[in-house]
Amino acid sequence: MRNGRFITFEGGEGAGKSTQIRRLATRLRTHAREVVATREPGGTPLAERLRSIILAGGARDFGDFGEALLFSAARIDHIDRIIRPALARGAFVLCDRFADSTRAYQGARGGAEENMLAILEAVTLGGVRPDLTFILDLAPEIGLERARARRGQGGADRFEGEDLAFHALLRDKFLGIARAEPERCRVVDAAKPEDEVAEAIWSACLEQWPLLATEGRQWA
Ligand code: T5A
Repeated sequence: MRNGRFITFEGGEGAGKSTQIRRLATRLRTHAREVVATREPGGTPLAERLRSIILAGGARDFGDFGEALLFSAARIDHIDRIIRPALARGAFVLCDRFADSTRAYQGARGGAEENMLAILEAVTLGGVRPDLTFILDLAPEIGLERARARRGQGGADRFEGEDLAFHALLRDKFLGIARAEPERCRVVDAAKPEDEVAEAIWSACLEQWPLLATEGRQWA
């Protein structure tokens, strides 16, 4: 039984996904009984442990497909323990990155074949697919600079440390996903000020679920 709604946020580094999830969660909480905000890789203790290893570069030598397997292992735990139960309770689930990130990041260089990633995705998701995906689109130079400014003295992680050409490929990959699945994906201009991005996201939610325009926690 799946009554909830599943919204994912995707895009390159520093595009503003975490910021916009916080804002949408706050807004949705005035309309919905339960809103779950979570992230990938992560969301469960086991998946957070895998996150630490992968983002520290500890799995780089497995190659793109090997890393995709580890992201998928973390995702299976996250789906089983957090996402599927929350959707069954009727919650709105907002997730910072999901399967499109594997398609883009692990698929960008062609090291992992697209059809293998598609098979892995189908097995991993077990039918749990987003209802709506926001692709926060931003020039990688700007996103990387935002991410750098935010982390201060800390070093770049496994993927932030990749070169600009890789981040440009990622942007193309995410836009390609949006073109291929227009019914699920909404591309949002993430270069706009934070408030404008939040309004674009809210408008898309209202379009998708007009009942949200009604005040009060009426959403089952
Ligand atoms: N990965 C992940 C894979 O390779 N495969 C996978 O399957 C999955 C799931 C995750 C890494 O793992 C990779 C992708 C990633 O490299 P992460 O730390 O979660 O690592 O990295 P990101 O998801 O990229 O998160 P970031 O925190 O870097 O970026 P966000 O969440 O997009 O950006 P946010 O909201 O933190 O904002 C960044 C800064 O910009 C400001 C914010 O205040 C903040 O300082 N900002 C704005 N500034 C100006 N205008 C706006 N509109 C702004 N919005 C936010």
